[in-house]
Amino acid sequence: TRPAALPNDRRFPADFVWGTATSAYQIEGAVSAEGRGPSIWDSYSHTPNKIRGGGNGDHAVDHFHRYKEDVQLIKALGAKAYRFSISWSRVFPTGVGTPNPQGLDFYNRLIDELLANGIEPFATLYHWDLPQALQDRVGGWASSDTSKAFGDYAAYVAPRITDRVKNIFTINECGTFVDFGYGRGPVELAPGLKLPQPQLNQVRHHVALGHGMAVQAIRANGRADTRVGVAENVASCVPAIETPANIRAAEIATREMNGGYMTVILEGRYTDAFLAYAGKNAPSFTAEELKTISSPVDFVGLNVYMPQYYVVASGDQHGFALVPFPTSFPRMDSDWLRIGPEALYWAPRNVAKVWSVKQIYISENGTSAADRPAGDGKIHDLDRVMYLRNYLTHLQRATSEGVPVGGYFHWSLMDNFEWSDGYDKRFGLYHVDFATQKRTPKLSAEFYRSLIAANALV
Ligand code: GBH
Repeated sequence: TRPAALPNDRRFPADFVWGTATSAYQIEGAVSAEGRGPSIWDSYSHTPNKIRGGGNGDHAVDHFHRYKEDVQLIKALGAKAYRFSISWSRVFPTGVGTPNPQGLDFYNRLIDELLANGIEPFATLYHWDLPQALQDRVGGWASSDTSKAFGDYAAYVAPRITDRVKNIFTINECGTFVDFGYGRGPVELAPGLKLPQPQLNQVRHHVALGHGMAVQAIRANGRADTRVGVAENVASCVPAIETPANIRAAEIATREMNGGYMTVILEGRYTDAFLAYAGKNAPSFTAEELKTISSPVDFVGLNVYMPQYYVVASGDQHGFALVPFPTSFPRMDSDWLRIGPEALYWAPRNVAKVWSVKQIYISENGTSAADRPAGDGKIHDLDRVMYLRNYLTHLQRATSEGVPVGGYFHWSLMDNFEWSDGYDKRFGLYHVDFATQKRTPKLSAEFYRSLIAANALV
């Protein structure tokens, strides 16, 4: 039995928003339903040898048809919120021009179902599934036409959902899909281009511009109580050892290492170091564009999976040095996912401090785990439970110190299409049998449910 009263130092704030997160292409399937146009992920996942195991999102976990059942999964966790993304090419099959009136119907059904079950919808407008037509016609984000088209899409969606959806994320992880979709990231994402540096920086700028245009479009077409923000996979800068000098180094690193997105979005300028490093490869931009990009946001979403450790370094121009991971550093099931629970304290703490951000959400946090149903039919994902317990301990430190984190969205509600890793990596609190689409709660779902019920570390 649980102690009658939990000590304050284990509790989360009374109004803390516990949620889970997903994205359209990773879960929906039904890629030709109700007038949806193809996205770059349809094309990319059907290109031979791009996806581990050869999977694609044609059916994914069939959420398009099973959304009611999936809302019950959220409800069973006791979660108060759900972050999903809207597929741009369902709404505008070719990205621009005539909208597909049926396109938003699915999301309206989903939103209504969430609200009927007491779950607050948080919508993301772009989680990497660019309409293929925009890629074909203007090179996708290589053209500012795409930034403008994204603003127009936001202007169309905003008045149609903001009567019920109060929180909108524009773009999910600008940095990730730019570097890995258009650059030379260690893994590859759609559209799988390897642009030269100047063009890559221009893509980066157009994505930031698209974010800013969407913020303005939502302000102009949403409601007075509509809140808008971005979700970014920031460099989560952790002092390797918590001394005042290292803490300061990690704060400086937070601003500098996020110079391509967070600094321009929150300050309206690229950092001097970013521009100096880019040199003649720097993006071209106008003062007006920087103003648009830095249109004020109501909150910042942080996707936090792993840390970067820093120490003070007197020889460095900024006074910090990244401490590289030794090969023996522990990881989760995904090779990239180094375990650093402190990231969930330092990322929001530093973002709040460096940019005076007043409202932060942890828009994603989670891990893959090689969980398989055991003989008893249960899924004992002890490693995900371990990960969650440790990361959330540090999030609790943040809220108890007054860092303005309003909520946490676990990635992910259920196993799904993990981009280039196909169906090989499972991030869900619910196991999905991809052959039968059967959903089964894992031990981590039970852990999360208990934690939400107690609103405290359990
Ligand atoms: C998120 O990205 C995505 O928003 C979500 O769609 C995805 O399913 C989830 O995480 C789990 O992956 O550069 O060598 O470290 C997380 C950030 C950045 C993690 C790119 C994987 C590639 C390997 N991702 N990273 S590496």
